Amino acid sequence: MAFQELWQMRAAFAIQLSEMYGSEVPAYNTLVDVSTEVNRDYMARLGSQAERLGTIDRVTAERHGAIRVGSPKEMSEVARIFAAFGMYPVGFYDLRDAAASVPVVSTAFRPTNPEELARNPFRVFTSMLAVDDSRFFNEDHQRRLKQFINSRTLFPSELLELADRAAQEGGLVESEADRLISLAIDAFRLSDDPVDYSWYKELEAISAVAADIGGVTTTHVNHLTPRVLDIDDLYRRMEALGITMIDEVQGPPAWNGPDVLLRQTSFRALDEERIFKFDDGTVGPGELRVRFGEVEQRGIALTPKGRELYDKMLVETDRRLASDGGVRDEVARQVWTEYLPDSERGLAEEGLAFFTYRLIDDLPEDTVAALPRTVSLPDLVDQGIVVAEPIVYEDFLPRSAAGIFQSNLTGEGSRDDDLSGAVYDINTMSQIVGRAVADPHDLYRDQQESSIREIATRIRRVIEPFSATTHV
Ligand code: OOG
Ligand code: NI
Repeated sequence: MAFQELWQMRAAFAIQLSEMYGSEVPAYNTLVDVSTEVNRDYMARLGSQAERLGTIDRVTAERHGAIRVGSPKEMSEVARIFAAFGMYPVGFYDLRDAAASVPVVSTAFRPTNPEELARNPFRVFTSMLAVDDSRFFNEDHQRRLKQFINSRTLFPSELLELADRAAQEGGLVESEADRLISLAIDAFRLSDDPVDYSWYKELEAISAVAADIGGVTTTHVNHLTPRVLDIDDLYRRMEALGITMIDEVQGPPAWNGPDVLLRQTSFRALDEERIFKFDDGTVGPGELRVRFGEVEQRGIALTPKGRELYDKMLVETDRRLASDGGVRDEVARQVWTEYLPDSERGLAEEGLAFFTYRLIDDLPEDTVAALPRTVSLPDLVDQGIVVAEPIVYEDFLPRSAAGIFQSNLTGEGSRDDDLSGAVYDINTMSQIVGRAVADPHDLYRDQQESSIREIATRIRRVIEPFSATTHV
């Protein structure tokens, strides 16, 4: 029987999760159909240039999911399951600090190297309820939440054991791989277990996310997000179909320069029927509205310096909006035009974005022989010897994530800022998930540097990089 490697299991898992979610949330299928049309038309309009940030095959298959769990134990189990699909924790996001505060801390599980991402670029944004944060939950709520969460089993032991074995052995024989995938899909399905009505409502008054996580006995895919090459086109087409989108595209504005980081938007899914258990002991149907549809457009990964500039531009946009008013997207576009170089070359020169570099094919030996002992990367690019290719941002943005969470929640929730919050950072998250959470910038930097090293080895020269990028 054929052995299934981790990436093959990841690809099958992503497809089956998409089928399952489409059967639960039909509007998701519409979103995927419209995304496919947007991408096809974009390709027709721009030709080969359209694939600068990802081949059409990759972009069409690309998805991210979002799930939410309630405790460090559940988080560590999620990490074991995703390791079986070659997906590892990258990045730490504290959504409690974001403008629209939600009581969770998060990481994203994804393949960490370019070859694996090219094989199948599936990722899952995973949030853990910060139960011990007393700004949100008083002692009584903390105790009852812990009790509720600790008494449930999200992932059966057969699933966890198969996952551990897959991770250890680099895959599974086909029948076991099928079993692992179907157990994993089941774990993320919306359950028909009755929801305790008054417990759910009590939590919902504090935070709708807390209710979605700690008010039910299972977890579920909250959304599954396709990638598009033109999110403004997608937005218009969805609205034309009568689907109301949230007011704004989150993240960078549409502007006359390279796409950077991540732009996202979403629509609210319809009410979903769930079974409730009421205080008088009766059981009956009711409706919950927590899941939604989201779509994203990915751009170039920014260096820490570029990211600092991005954050500064956000602040400046907010400041101008507060003092002069206006439409966010237009104000942001103006700020971007003032602050950010409008070409890839400009981004590289100022050390604001990550690129990989490669020698052109069929480089004549005498061209190499004529090079001085030390050559600068910008010169090699100018001479047409080396080609720069942007590194795509594979991660998330905390402010956008919080915005996406919040725009789809019922009610504001409550937070008492007189009390102090529990401390979480990338290190505590590493302890929780049971392996080191990678810093996204390290991954991008390694990719950039190893591409430059490879050129240096091939042409046997010392290469001076674009000056600013070396020191970030
Ligand atoms: C996760 C929200 C964050 C994104 O794309 O930024 C997210 C959630 O709603 O559980 O998925
Ligand atoms: Ni998302």
